[in-house]
Amino acid sequence: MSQATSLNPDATLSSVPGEQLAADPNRYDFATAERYWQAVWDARQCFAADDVAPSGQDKYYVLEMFPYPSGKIHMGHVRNYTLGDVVARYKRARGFAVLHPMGWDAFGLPAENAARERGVHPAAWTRANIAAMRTELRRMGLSIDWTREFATCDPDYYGQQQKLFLDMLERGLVDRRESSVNWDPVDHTVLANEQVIDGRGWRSGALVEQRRLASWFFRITDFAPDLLGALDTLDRWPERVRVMQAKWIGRSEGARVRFELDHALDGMADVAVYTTRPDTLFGMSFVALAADHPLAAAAAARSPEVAAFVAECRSMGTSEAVIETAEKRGVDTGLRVRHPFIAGVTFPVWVANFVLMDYGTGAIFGCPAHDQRDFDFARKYGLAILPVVAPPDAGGVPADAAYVGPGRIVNSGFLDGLSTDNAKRAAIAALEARSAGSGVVNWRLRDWGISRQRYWGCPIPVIHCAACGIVPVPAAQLPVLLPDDVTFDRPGNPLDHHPSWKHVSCPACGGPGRRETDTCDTFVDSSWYFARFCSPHSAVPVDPAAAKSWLPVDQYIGGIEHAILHLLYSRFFCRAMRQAGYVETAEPFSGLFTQGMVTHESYRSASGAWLYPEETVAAADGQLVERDTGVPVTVGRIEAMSKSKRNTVDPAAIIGRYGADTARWFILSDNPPDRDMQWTETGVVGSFRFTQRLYRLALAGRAVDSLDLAGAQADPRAYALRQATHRTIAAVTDALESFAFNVAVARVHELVNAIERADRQQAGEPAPALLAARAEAARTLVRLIGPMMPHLAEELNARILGEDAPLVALSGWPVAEAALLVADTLTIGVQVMGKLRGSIQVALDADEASVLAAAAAEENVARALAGHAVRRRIYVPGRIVNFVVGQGT
Ligand code: ANZ
Ligand code: ZN
Repeated sequence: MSQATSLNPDATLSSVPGEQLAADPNRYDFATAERYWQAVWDARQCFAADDVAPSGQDKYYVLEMFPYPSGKIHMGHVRNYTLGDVVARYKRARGFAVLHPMGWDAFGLPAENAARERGVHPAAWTRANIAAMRTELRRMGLSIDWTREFATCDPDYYGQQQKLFLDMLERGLVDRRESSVNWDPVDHTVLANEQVIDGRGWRSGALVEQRRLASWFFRITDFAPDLLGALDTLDRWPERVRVMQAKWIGRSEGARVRFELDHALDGMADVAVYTTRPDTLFGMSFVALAADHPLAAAAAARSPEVAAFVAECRSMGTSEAVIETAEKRGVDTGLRVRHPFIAGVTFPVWVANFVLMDYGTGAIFGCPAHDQRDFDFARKYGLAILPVVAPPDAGGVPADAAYVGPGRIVNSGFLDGLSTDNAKRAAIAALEARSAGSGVVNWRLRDWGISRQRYWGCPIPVIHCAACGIVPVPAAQLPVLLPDDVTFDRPGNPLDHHPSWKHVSCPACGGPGRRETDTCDTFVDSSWYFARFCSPHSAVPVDPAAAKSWLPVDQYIGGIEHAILHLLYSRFFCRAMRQAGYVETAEPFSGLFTQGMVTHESYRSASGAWLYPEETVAAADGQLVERDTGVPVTVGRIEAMSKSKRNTVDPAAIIGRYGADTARWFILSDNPPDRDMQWTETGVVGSFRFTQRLYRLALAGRAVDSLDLAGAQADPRAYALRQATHRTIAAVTDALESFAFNVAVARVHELVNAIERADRQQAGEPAPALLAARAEAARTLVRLIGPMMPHLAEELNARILGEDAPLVALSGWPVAEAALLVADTLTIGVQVMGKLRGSIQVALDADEASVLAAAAAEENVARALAGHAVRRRIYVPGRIVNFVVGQGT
């Protein structure tokens, strides 16, 4: 950020570049210190962990979601890695063997786009970005075991991933099947539902086609019950993440009902539907099919009107979001079904745009009185609306909406009078008795399609052979390396275009074979990296002993945007790896913390263009203006930092100007870490000043003759300072244990204030007891800030205790003396001429003289007494002090 940013209240301070601090011995030269201590930590390998944690020491695995190497770190990264680093350093100080690794989620589309747009090879682009970001991350002073670093595009990593794929294939957890996909005919690629916008590809704008395509699936649905049930065991996950996962897995209980067609079509004699409301069967008025349902296709072949509607539905895109928001529409196929319970009655079969093919059976029965979508549909097309559930409050069925609550069944033959719950059971029993249906459990979760027609991903390690079918690549031939010599001059998959790469001989029969050219969805790469970190150099994907020693991750930290897919896929992979014998735990992350976003004000020029913060400056009248033109700027909303709104602040610039510790401290101080925090220049400057203040304060009393604290017992001021110190230890410890890092910061501030107060009070005759208590307080401070401002802590530690002192990074956590925590002090009000001016804390057994001395020294009181002669000192023991003063001295 620029020097002269308008929000900066103290231009001189923020314009002090790091180098100038070096010249002033009273100021903390963060730039030199940060570089120095990072080198020391590196040289002593302070943060290197063993693949198998030392026995007899509890382990703690801290992991932040690894970054995508886009090229630069952003403030979200800084916040994420600061939070993780506080946890890692704190746990290490508490005696845990800590694993805190870092790597790169390095495959993915942006690298290919760079190749297409700028002609740079995806590997070169990615490697350069990693190098740049590693340098930036290292400057943050993170306590990371860099010996474990890897990128998912390393052949070693994706080779091990291929091994895992084959393990899963062997165990039936992977299969290849045909499915309907959205095909972009211009980009030659499959699109996710979210990438189809108004029927067109999001990048190419081409009309999307539905194609049947063979692709690879992980059978995550095999684990659906376990993935749901085990959510209950994740008691250190945010409740809302567990709820999101449960909804995504989506277990529902209901019935499959078979409706006979009154006339079979193309050999199809019935339609199966899935319903959660078999109790409402007597209220049905139609059956509706998804556009892709085989019966809809058969009907379309006979009716141009149905065919046109089916074609229109396909181009709409099939994402749930689209379907939820689109107007409910349909077309009558002319087919009719019989009712399973009511003889002689038939109902129309429609094709409707709100029925999804890949949920339940791709067909529903519509009960307009008790389902809002069916209600809207029936209104639109004049279908019957027959209430069959009477609400318990006898208010009657609402006229303009479906009643979806519980109640008593009416108009329903043998179900009449039952509660909705009992009617569900009775209807299912009746369906089963007639062989017209059965009770079923349905899951919303789909198998995970991992095939991507892309170059920059992990090749799927199989070979297609005309004679043998699908043949796994033999383990000895792994990794299947990506070829380097690829071209991006035409659409489609460069692996497919490559002249020779896919042509191989079949490992089974030796005949001509063809390599699979699909690569893995990049979510696969991030689904097991946490396990690879336990033994990153192992010749197998995960060394079982290392995994047993370190897994599960004790504290995982990242953004809420990964609350569903990434976490669910990782949970699936952990189960798959357990089946394959690599890990013992089913759950990868026993603790999860989701951090809030970093926000910033946004600025617009007179023309409405977004401006970077450094493009603005405060004019003399305080008005914010454009730096170059002086034209007033509109200050917009405070929003999550984003490139599109230009409300970003570059971490590298902040660290260069103020130091990593300042950036870390500000990030921690602002708000609880799970909430959004607002980045402001004022805030950073405040943190910077605090580092300087702390530096001066901690060094001021470093030369003490004795640290003998025994005398403090009898000296109320020394005793009070000692209490403040030990209460701070307890409070900071609690705060760090519970992720209340902003509280930890506030407590440190309080202790700093307490020391400064003590300093002011002791002017003149420094009592040895107070000096000792002050030294204790300062040394404690140094330790308490260790996890949060690690460089400043080391610098102070070395200056106070000498260069040979043990590193803070390797030292234990301070322990609060229990005796100093109990409230064995009294609060005594202090009046001057009967007016309350302040209060003091005194020991329960403090004598009158020391109470009066402490009272007179209290800041406000001292001010009120200044210039006056004290005539009388009144002490009501244990309650109040009053000073009576006269005019003049
Ligand atoms: C008849 C009925 C009557 C329904 C009623 C609801 C209320 P969940 O809970 O999410 O599992 N449904 C079934 N398959 C569908 C599909 N492929 N596309 C769109 N909707 C589908 O939802 C189950 C309910 O969603 C089912 O219960 C079905 O409508 C609908 F008064 O069946 B119900
Ligand atoms: Zn073969």
